[in-house]
Amino acid sequence: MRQLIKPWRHVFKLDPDRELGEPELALICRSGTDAVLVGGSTGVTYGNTQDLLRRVQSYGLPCALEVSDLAAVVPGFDLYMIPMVLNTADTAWILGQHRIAIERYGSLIPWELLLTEGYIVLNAESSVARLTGADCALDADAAAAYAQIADKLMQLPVVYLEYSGTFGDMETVRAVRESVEYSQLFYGGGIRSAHEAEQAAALCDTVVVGNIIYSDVQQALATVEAVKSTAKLAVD
Ligand code: 1GP
Repeated sequence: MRQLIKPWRHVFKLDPDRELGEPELALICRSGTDAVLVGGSTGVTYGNTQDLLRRVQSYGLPCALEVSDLAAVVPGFDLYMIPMVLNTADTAWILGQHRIAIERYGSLIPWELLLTEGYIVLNAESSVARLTGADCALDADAAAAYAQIADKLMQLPVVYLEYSGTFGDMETVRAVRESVEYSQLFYGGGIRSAHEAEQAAALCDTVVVGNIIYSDVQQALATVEAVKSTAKLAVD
């Protein structure tokens, strides 16, 4: 499964709880993006997740589910991305929900399709920060330390810098980039222009674009080429 995400430079994240017309979905899925990640913090149900999966699948793009609610785990995705929020004191979001899922679904879990994401939540105003009680008051060194927990201690396949709703502090992103050796580094949050997409793409392996899809699909589409044409900076 690690191999599936390795080439992903650009990913669109679609929220099952938000309306997206078929013409806009077609543009997103035919944009040249590498994959669609389905996920959201609130209002995600089995029904709206299944519906979105069916629609995305018709375009033949890799489609992953970022699991945020056990009641909305729909079979049929190419991959299931499992967040573990590293910067929260609420263990429900690190291990608790995960334990419940294993107790409940045990032998039904397709382990070979799961990838764990070490989530570092950095926008205190975001739904995900409020939901998980994340401590977002982190300086660059603290964020980089969390990233190393994911990368070196826990050896997670993905470190996800989650600025959901706001464009991140690129100095913090750079500090994380310089400290991550093995994990694939995902960046998501507040990308509204090609220029912002390029900045994130220079520092991260995979750039996730969400909100702008729903307010300005043309700007969203412009991020694909911006990311794909940006080389990753070499770091020591
Ligand atoms: C959200 O990281 C993604 O989970 C993308 O963020 O919606 O702010 O683009 P935006």
